[in-house]
Amino acid sequence: MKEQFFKKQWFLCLSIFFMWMKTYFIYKLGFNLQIDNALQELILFINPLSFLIPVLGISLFFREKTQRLYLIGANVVLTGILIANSIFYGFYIDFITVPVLFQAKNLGGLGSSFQELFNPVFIALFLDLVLLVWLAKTRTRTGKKLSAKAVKIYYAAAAGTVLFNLALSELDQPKFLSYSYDREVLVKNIGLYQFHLLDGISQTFNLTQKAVADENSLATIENYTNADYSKPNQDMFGIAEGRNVIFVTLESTQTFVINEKVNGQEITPFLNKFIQKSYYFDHFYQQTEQGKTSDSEFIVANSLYPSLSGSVFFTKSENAYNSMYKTLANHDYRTSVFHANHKKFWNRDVMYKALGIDSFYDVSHFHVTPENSTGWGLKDKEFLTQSADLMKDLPQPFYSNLITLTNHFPFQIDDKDKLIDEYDSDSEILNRYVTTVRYEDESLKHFIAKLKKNGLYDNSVIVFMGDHYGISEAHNDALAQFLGKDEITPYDTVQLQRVPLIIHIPGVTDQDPKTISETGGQIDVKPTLLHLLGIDTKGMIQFGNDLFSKERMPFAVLRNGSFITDDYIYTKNTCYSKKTGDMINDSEDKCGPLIEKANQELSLSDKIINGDLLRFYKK
Ligand code: GP9
Ligand code: MN
Repeated sequence: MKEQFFKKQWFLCLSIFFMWMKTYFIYKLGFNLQIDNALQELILFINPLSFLIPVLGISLFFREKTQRLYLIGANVVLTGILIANSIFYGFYIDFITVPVLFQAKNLGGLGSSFQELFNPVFIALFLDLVLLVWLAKTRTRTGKKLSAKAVKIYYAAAAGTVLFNLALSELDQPKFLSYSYDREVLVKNIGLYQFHLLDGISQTFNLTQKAVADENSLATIENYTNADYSKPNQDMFGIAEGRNVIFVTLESTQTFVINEKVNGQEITPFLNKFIQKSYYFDHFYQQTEQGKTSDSEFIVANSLYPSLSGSVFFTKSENAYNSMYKTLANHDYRTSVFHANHKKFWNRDVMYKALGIDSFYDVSHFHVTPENSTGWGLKDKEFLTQSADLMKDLPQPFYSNLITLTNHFPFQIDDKDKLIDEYDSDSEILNRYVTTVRYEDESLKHFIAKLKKNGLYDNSVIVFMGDHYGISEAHNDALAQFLGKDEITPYDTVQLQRVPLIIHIPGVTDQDPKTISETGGQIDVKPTLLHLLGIDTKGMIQFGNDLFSKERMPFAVLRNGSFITDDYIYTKNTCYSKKTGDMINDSEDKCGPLIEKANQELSLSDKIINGDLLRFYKK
C-alpha cells in the first residue's frame, strides 16, 4: 500500500519534500529564530510538514495533469512567500502580516535597502522548480487517481502530523498559543505558512468585531480602566497649567545613546545637559509595533495599545477616538502636528481628523530646498527652526507635536553635518547611527535657543520622546560590542526598547530636576501630561497611568506580550531579574500573576480598536 502510494504519487511526494527542505533552509538562514533546545529544533524541522502535507495533498483530488500544475503553482507561491518574508525579516526582524501588505508603499526604508537585502541564494530556491517542471513534462502520467480510501488514510496521516506538531509545541512551551502576540513564538511552533493563515483568519475576525459590538461591550473595559486609574500626585497636578506643550518626537532615538561616548566624544552632549534640568525617565519603554512612528503617535494620543499587525493609522482611521487632542480642545488648547513629510504619508491626514487634531503642518508648509534636505527630507535643524517660527503665530495655549526625521534608517547625513566620528563595528548602520543622533542632538540645542529667543520657551512645557528603536536585532553583534557585552540576550533586547522621555518645565524642572527610574511606557504619556496641565483623566478609557502618581504600579507591556516591572522582565516565556538580567527560577511566582494582566490589557485594548467601541463612549 505504502509503496503503491509513493509509486503513484511520486510527484506529490517530491513536491512536499522540496518545499519542506526549502522552508527549513529559510528558517535557518533567512530568519534569526532563537532555538534553546533540541526539542525546539525538532519542532522547527517538522512544522512545515503540518502545512505542506494537507495543503499539497489537495492535489489528490485533481486529475494528474491538473495535479502537477497545482503542485508547481503552489511551489512558486510558497517560494515567493519564503523570499518575501526573508527580505522583510532582514529589515524589520519580523514577519509579514496581512495589513502590512496594504501599506506597502509606506515601507520607505525597505525600498532603499532592497538590493542589500536581496540574497543571490534566493535564486537557488527555484532549482527544484526547474526539475519539477522538467519531470512533469517528460514523465508520462500513471493515469489513475488515488482511491477514496487511500485519500482518507493520507488525510488521517496529515491530521496526525498536525497534532504531533502541536503536542510537541505544547510540551516545550505549555499554552504556547496564548502567547499569540509574539510572532516569533508562533512561527517557531506552528510554522510560517500556518502563521500567515492564522493572521489572515484573525484579521477577518477583527473586521467582524465592529459589526457585532454594542454599548455593553464597553462595560467590562470601563471596569478595568476605572479600577486601574491612579490618582494624580497633588504636588504635581497642574504645575504646568495653562502652558503650551511642545512635544518633540525623536525619530529612532533610543536610551542607550544617552550619556555615551564614541572616541571620547559625547553622542548627545546637549541632551546630557538638558536632562540635568528636566524630569528624565530612563526606564521608559516604547510600545510600538508594525506602525512605527505612527504607532507612537497613536499611543500618546489615546493611551491605547497599537494593533499587533499593521498600522492603526491605516486600518483604524475610521474609528471614533477620545484622544488627548480632543480633551485639550475642550480646555481651549489649539492642537497641531508639524512634520515635514507629505500629509497623506502614513494616512496621517485622515487619522489626524479622527484624533481631532486642529491643524497639520505637513511638508507644504515648510521651505524645502536641496541644500537644507537630506535622505528623508528637510533636515531636523531647519525643520525645528521653521516649526518654531510657525508656532509663534499660533493662538496660545497650544499643544504641538513636532515629528523629526533626520535620524531615520539608513542614517545618512552630509559629511559637514557629522559632528563626531562614526562608531567602529561591523554594522554600518550602528556606525552611522551615532552621527545622526549627534546631529539630532545639535538640532535640539538650536531649537531650545530659538524658543528662548522667540519668547515661547518660558510659558511652555517641552517634551522630548523617542518613538521606537532605530537599531534592530539584526545588529545585535555590533550592539553587544557597543554595550560591552558578550551577547544580546532576550533580556537585553527588552532593555533596548527604552527610549528617552524628557519633560522640561522652565522655572520648575531647572530648579528641581529629577531622573526617574521607575518603569513606564509611552502609554503613560497622556495621563501624565494632562495631569501636569491640571486636567484630571479620571473616568477616561486609557491603559496608561500618570508617571508621577504615588498610586501607580511601575509596569510596561510591550506589544508582543513581554512586560517590565521595576523588579522583573518577562519575555519569550522567561522571567528575568530586572536588575541583574539573570533568569528567575520560580518564575510562576514572580512573573506569573502579571502575565495575565499584560495579556488582559492588550486584549481589552484590541477589543476597543477592533470593535470601534469608543463610538459608544458618552462622557
Ligand atoms: C514618516 C516618518 C518616519 O513620515 O514619520 O516614519 P517611520 O518609518 O519611523 O515609521
Ligand atoms: Mn520613526
